[in-house]
Amino acid sequence: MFKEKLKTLSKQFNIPGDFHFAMPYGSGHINDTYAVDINQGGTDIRYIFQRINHNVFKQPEELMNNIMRVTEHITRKLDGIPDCTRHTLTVIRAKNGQPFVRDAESNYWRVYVFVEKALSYDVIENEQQAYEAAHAFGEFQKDLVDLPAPRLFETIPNFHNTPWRYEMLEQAIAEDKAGRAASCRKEIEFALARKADASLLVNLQKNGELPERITHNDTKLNNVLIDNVTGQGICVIDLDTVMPGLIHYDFGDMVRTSTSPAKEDEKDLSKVSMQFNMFEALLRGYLKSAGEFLTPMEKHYLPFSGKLITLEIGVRFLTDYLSGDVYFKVHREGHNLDRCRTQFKLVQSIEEQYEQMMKLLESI
Ligand code: ADP
Ligand code: GN1
Ligand code: MG
Repeated sequence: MFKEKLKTLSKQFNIPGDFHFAMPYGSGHINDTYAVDINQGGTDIRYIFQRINHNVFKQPEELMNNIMRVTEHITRKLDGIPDCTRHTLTVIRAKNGQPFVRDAESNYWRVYVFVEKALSYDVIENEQQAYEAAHAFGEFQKDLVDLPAPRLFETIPNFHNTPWRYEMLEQAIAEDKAGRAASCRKEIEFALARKADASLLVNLQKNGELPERITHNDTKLNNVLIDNVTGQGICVIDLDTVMPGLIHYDFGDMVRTSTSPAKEDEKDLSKVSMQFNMFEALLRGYLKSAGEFLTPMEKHYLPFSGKLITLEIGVRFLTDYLSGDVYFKVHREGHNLDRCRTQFKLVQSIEEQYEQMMKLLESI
């Protein structure tokens, strides 16, 4: 079924050659992603085809406009560098000139150059990966410091507004739409006990103590491609949430996804922990590329951001579990609750090592 669909779509984009093969690809929670082979000049060239989740992203055209501005800006900076289409996403336009195609069911589809000989990882394997991922995300922020006005469109309002995420949780608890609140009392209690932490960064921003920047906002480990040969973090992907934000949203999500040796949905919580050596590698990699433009205040809150963003995503998984799994893709019963539990276990592990994390930051 999807093959016919992708074949038809492929003819609407500016891609020469003949459709050959397609398969679902990656492990993202939001969009539908396919690797598509198109025969060109006698050899198969791969492309990434994606259906944008318009339940999550309500204004796909504005979103694609952000992505075009961001990727074209980075492409200009890469001018002259070999293999520049391996270092940024490259959007393939439709034959009508638009950066997307709308199908008969009102879905929005887009196509990217497939970055070959590089992979994304769901679970961190070694310190080099942590260093490289953080370095690449830091470089990405640095590349966008001089993006010309206007301000980027907010593709999801309040995306990292943690106090608002708590409001949504409290509403979901009160409504208990899926009748699941009784099955997650401990998790609800864990979240509510940490509510006071939620507003710290947004308040510092309101008081002018932390600057708004252009951030990625979804810097999980599998949103950066690592070169199969050199091990370098070569390309930041999944740009749907690139918009104004605090740098902490990015560093925090790196801590969340690149320090624990366990999968995000691991059921055995004894496997979940914040590994200090990975935190150190993240901090060093990130400061190497982003260190020069960060203010002392921004640096000071890097360890805290790891705790906050892990807590925030845990709160979002819990909210979705209580609401009946309406946002994140789920593949089994209780999936969102399992994900929430790993996040909260990780929060606890960060809390236990918080003092050493601060000491390390001061020493760097
Ligand atoms: P989602 O928003 O659902 O997470 P992503 O944009 O992150 O979707 O894509 C899902 C996965 O597809 C990524 O984790 C990565 O493995 C792969 N991927 C995405 N874009 C590319 C690309 N241009 N080249 C190679 N792999 C890609
Ligand atoms: C989603 O799209 P993906 O899978 O890279 C989510 C992130 C969450 C993450 C949790 C747009 O990221 O915010 O942190 O899942 N993206 C969106 O794994 O909500
Ligand atoms: Mg992704």
